[in-house]
Amino acid sequence: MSSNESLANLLKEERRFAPPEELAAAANVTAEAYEQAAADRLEFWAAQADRLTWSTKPTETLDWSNPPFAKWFADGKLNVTYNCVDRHVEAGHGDRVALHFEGEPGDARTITYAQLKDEVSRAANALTELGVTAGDRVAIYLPMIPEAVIAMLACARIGAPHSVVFGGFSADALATRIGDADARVVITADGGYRRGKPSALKPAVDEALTKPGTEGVRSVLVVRRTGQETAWAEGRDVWWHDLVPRQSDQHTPQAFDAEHPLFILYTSGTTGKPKGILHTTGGYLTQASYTHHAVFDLKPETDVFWCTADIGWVTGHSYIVYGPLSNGATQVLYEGTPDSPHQGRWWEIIQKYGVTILYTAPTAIRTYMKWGEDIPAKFDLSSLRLLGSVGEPINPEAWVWYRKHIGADRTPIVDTWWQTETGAMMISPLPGLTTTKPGSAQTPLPGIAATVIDDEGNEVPNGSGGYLVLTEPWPSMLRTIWGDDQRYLDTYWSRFENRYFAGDGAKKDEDGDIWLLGRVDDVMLVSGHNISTTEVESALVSHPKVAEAAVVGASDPTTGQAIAAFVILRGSATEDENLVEELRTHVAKQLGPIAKPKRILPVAELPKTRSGKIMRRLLRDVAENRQLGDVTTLTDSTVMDLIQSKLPAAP
Ligand code: 6R9
Repeated sequence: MSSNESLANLLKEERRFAPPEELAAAANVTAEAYEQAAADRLEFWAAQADRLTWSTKPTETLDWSNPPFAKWFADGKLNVTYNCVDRHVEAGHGDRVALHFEGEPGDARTITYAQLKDEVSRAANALTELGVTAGDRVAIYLPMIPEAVIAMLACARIGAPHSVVFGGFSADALATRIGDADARVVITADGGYRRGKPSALKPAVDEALTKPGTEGVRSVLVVRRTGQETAWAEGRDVWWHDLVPRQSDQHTPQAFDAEHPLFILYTSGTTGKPKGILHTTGGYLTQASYTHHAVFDLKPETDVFWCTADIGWVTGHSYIVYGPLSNGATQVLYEGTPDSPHQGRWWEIIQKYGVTILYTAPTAIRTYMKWGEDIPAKFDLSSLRLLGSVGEPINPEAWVWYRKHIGADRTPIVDTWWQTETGAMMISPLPGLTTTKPGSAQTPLPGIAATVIDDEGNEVPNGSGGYLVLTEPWPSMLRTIWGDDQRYLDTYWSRFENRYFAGDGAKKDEDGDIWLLGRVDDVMLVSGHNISTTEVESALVSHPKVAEAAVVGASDPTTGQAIAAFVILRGSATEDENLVEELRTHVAKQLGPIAKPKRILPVAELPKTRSGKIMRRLLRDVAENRQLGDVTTLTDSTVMDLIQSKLPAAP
């Protein structure tokens, strides 16, 4: 935000939803958790660390003697994979299903905790045979298949930090990440299934490894998934099925220091080279495990949990692999897209496996809104008892749609705010406690300290907007940016003294609940008022004909910036001139005349990252008639051509 004017507080959302009595009565976490954490935050986290099995119990909780470089549970030792797999088998749950894998072509595989233990042990032995030792980095570039989970757990088991790269990223993006982490081994597949077709992966690895900086890679371990023809580098490439199955299924996990690196995960950011976010062992697992238990109210004996995220996103790390498995959950793992072979695929999967908890992103919910509620209505979704959202602010109307058409107007929704950098959830309702408000993540979780401040660093009063900051260290916080401590300091800790700057705008409502308002870089400045993209988008989505909206501030000679909106219409709606005027009036009525978009353009698709976030920066380029910036992290780069072809000459 460039002016001293704090974010205008425009949106009024009055709907409230109390937690269902039955859920509240049996909830994993009660109001006591907030009280305990408020009384002694460190003691609270020390108690949560007890959820894990340590080979050496920590005596020290937080070492903050060299801020902002934190050490949590520093004198403790543990093995992450033992906590996620072996201990459940030892406790007699070996026959419990860990993963219900559903391939896109319809192939399915069920893996119990006992089988997972064998598979992970073999994979750990295989990596050892390839010469991987504790501390070596391993890049993982796989589709959403069980081997992705197994590979991550095998790395964690031997103390080799993994760096998972989205299966959809290009050879260049992969090469940069392999190079920055200086990986020794790459684990990949011949390909994966996308929209009914095999889509090759291995060629991108071959190309990446011709680029400078990747010379450290000694081996490429290749899973056969699609059976497609694959080029082979003798001496470097090894088939998973040649190496892994012949290994022993016995492997003794070694205990590592709580601060041993667990993984590096790259976030693209809008400028500069990707940042390698470093997470370590004990604190990360404590918070991933606790938040999964608390926010999803997980009952491992009866729940079937499904997080639809890709493993290449932090959500896949914390809420497919480490959180759920440390809690002994039964999960669905789905390889493909929501519309393959038909637009009801997700709901069919929920019906098939009796999914009880669904965790997905607003982008998916809005896509299903666009396709129409008659699609989920064809399936039996009565097993669902809890819904979650992550990745972007969820527009109140999408929230209400999600609850009504997926959750039978019965299930609570937890809107969870967090980041790659925070490692685990930070702000979220608790399903048995919180009376929820559509569009608000509401309350910092027990043990988390977050607030909203203005340009000068003063806390804003209730009813005002500003910047979201975290005011105390938390167990799963990033430890640094891999190889670049200075960038860690500059990016997160220099804007405000002693506080972590998240880069998001937020407001506090009259009750002090937090509403996320989008990235600060996206905030618009119209006639001297800071206006959040989220609020204008939510106003547009609250119109019955709009499924999804993206707004940007485009430079304007009279108002500084003017609001330009790109909208996707719902299934049955058609575009005409009246509609554009109708939408402009609708926004003005919802938020006030200051927020009325100057231009509205109906489009078929919006540019999104692989984790479903709208890339407003590219839309700003379009709105300001500029050459497009970097499009390498887009899911589908043809989307921008489509949008540009629809663009009338600038007024
Ligand atoms: C987990 C994840 C982080 C950014 C974050 C914010 C946005 C995520 C949100 C949300 C509003 C939520 N974000 N969850 N905004 N409400 N519930 O998404 O990590 O990919 O690193 O993105 O996503 O802008 O700063 P990551």
